[in-house]
Amino acid sequence: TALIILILGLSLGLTVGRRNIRSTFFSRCEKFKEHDCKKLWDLFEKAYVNKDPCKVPVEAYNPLIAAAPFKPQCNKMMFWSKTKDVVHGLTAKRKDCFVTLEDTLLGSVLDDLTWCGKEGSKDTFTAGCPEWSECVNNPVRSFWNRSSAAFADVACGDVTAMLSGSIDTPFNSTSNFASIEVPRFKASRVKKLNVVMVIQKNAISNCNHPSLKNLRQSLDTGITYSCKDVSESRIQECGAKPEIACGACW
Ligand code: AVW
Repeated sequence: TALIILILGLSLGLTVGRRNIRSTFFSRCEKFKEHDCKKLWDLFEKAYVNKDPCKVPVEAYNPLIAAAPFKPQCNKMMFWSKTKDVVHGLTAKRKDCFVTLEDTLLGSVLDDLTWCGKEGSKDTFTAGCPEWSECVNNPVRSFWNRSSAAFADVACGDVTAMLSGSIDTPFNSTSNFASIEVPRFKASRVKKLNVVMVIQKNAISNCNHPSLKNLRQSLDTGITYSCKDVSESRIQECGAKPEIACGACW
């Protein structure tokens, strides 16, 4: 009987886990009125269900992204690296000024979730999935890589990127921002890249950091570059005061 209870408990746990990510997906998706969430869930599942969780390539998400394409939002698109909390603290309040990948339909639906499938199973699992660096082709990493690329592909006008002054290398070649997004900014669409260096209390880097030379050099010829050191408190003030014009935030 102990074994039977264990098996029942396990399968119940898995079903509940699956229902959790499914219900999170739907409740977040339904806030965006213009999409068929059932169709998006089916396309999402198709990317990784019944597959080895280390064998889900970025291309597996092409049908999902094709069904909910990222719209160009010229002059508002915000990129970031190691500044997730500051950036989302701002974009949550200033949707009139900036939009990040995590503010779009697919980005917000899957933000902070973990999922994977298993060979021979129709289920979605939320525990026991590969860690980010455990294997390159894991379902979560492939989704973020594919969607970062698609979001950067539609970047246009003046683009903003928030980088961190609290780390040794604000522009790191191994980041998604450096390896996936910057190479996709095209001068035909993107006029300017405005880097905002987020300066916290114990900052160790700023706009003079040598790694930013690599950023300038990676930019497509014709895209103008600028960088400004901005205190974290100034960024928070912009979020707290809707009367500040977007162009006057820093
Ligand atoms: P990041 P990026 N384990 O702050 O420039 C789990 O380094 O790479 O910024 N999740 C991870 C790991 C890890 N070891 N490393 C990265 N991630 C995930 C999308 C995690 O969700 C936007 F458009 C973390 O918050 C930005 O412009 C996120 O990747 C750009 O890509 C970013 O890590 C930021 O990528």
